[in-house]
Amino acid sequence: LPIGVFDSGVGGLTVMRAVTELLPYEDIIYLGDTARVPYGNRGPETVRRYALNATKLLVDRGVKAIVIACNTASAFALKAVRARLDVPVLGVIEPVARTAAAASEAGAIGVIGTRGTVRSGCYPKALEALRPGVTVHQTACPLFVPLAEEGWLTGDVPRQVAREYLRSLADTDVDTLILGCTHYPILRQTIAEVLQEVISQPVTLYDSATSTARDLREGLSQHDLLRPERSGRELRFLLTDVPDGFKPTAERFFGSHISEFEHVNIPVG
Ligand code: DGN
Repeated sequence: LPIGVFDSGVGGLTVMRAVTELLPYEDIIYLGDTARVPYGNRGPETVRRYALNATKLLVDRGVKAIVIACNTASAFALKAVRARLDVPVLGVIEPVARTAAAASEAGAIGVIGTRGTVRSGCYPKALEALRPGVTVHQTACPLFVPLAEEGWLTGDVPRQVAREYLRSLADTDVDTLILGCTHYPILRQTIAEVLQEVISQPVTLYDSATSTARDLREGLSQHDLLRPERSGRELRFLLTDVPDGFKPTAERFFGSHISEFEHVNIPVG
């Protein structure tokens, strides 16, 4: 059976890529809710409803486990989805929080994410539990998502946007920054360059992809769900809207041989 990976748009592809690298024999179904992207500025109830409907669709497709590859949906809907579904469900917040909490020498961690993620307080809560006394500086960067969806990743516009957002970290002692939105690694180069410009100390960037893929491998192995070694595997892409913006990013990540994007309607429940 395949693994289901879900995000509002292209962001979850960063997690899916890490999953394909770490679990080379697994089939994967990716669901991008492109008809409703962005989730980041929506309220908890709305995001929960979208996430419940999307993950239900993946279960109907027969997935054996689900990764909610979206921080906003993980923050607002992980509990509700877990309560509703019978398959193991993994979010993206806890795995990267663990990595960052262990990595920071100064005990000062920056978090950038959507407005929803920042407002939910999920990272400060997770980091404080993992490392009591840690200082957390959060900044919402809502325009990064449309830039990533648009594939506008370098140059003056993304750089200027990044400057405006990251300036707030300038007078802090953060040495570790969590990219707390799965879209942001797509803009990693610009974010890293602007950080060097605005912060005097070196800062290490962490995103959810690798740590989540590692947790997924461990979870599947614990449930005895890992697929044995074999040749060939299937990657499927389901989208709730036209693939225009999605296709170039998916092809950049997984090669131009992907031509199949299936359009799906998520029933509104
Ligand atoms: N990629 C999602 C996240 O990690 O929060 C949300 C992006 C969005 O829909 N705003």
